[in-house]
Amino acid sequence: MSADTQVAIVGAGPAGLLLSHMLGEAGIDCVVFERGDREHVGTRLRAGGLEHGAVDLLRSLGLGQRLDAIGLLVERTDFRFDGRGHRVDFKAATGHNFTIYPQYEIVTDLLAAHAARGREVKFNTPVTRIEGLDGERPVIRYEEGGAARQLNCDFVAGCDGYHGVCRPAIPAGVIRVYEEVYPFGWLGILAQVAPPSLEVAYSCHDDGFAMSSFRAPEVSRLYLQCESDDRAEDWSDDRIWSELVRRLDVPERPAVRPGPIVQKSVTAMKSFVIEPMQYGRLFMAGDAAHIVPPTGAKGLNSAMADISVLAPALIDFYRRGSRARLDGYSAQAMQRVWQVQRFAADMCRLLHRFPGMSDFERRMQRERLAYMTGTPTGVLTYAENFVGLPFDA
Ligand code: FAS
Ligand code: PHB
Repeated sequence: MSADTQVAIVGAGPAGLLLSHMLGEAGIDCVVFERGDREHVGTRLRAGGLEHGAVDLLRSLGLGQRLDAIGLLVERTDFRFDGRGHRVDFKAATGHNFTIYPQYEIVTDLLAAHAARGREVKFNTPVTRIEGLDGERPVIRYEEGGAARQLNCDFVAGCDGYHGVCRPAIPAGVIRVYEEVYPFGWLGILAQVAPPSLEVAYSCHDDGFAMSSFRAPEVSRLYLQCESDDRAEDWSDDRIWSELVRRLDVPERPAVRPGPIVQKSVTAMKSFVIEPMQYGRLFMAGDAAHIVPPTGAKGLNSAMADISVLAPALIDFYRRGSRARLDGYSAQAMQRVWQVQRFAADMCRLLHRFPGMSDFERRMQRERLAYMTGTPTGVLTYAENFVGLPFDA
């Protein structure tokens, strides 16, 4: 029985759309199933920054035009502790920039490329179950137009995010889960006001972590450490701005400028990884396989790094009939996944006020920050991780 399609991709987030684009460009037939509508997918406010490996990948795929036109290059980060700013010039240390280019712009670019090539994304089409992963012909069960349908394929790409249906299809005896839940959350806001400066600032303050980033020269993106059970509605605009000013403002740095808040949300903080990232004919990528606390701006970049390994492996199979790269996908992708997990967890532990911290632990945070920002080796170690470890593609 021939397959209805070669690769079934579950999820039209950055991972799924990037994989679909790369496979489509290689002439491989794939179907993308997305439970949300186009509006949901194309406007979700999430990640903001790209590592140089992600930028290079998008450019190599011909998807860099808008990125190069409106992306904002950042060359240094500013760490606030001891009542003052400590800048790290990661561009000088590594030769690489960090590029502010919002996740919704990447999704917009990928959806435009799909449309230009007449490639369909099945929106409003939730996958309900995937079966036959240990056989030759997996089956995707999904709902479309209110009817239950099914499609068979050669391979399934689980790009359905943390709450998807693909991960549960990996048998309990096969999957290993690594998880750390942090005792706080992040309140994130988007404000129609210029950021204090076009650099990313992190504050390790006695009252809690705070951070200043941006999405455009006139759009600020800021975060505050909050209680893990806080809700966005618990925070009035006035309370948000006064807390941001208290935690971020230091002498000799531009002050936080309050303005109209157009979006606010609370994100839980968790480190999460599954091993392996494949089972039979299922290959997991992005948040479906791993998530990080957003402290290090790694979630989106990790999803793209996974695809930079998975897409060539699938292309190799169809072009050369070799399963070698597919069989080695998880082992190869996991090397980078765990290095990113290490960096994101380290930054999370370094910058947040953990409940019940002893004075000694607080002092160790300060000494680690001073070493990281004040010594050549500390700066280089931070910088090479922040701008991004190499992509494999
Ligand atoms: P996604 O979750 O983006 O996409 C998965 C897709 O699968 C979704 O569209 C979903 O609707 C779909 N789906 C799920 N189940 C399905 C089913 N059964 N059938 C069909 N479709 C299904 N990262 C950073 O680097 N910096 C940040 O500042 C940052 N902030 C974040 C804030 C929030 C609130 C969240 C949740 C994440 C944030 N991230 C951040 C991480 C984020 O950007 C992810 O890493 C990125 O979206 C991962 O992309 P995907 O793996 O494609 O998963
Ligand atoms: C963001 O712009 O959303 C951002 C930037 C850097 C981080 C985290 C988030 O470390």
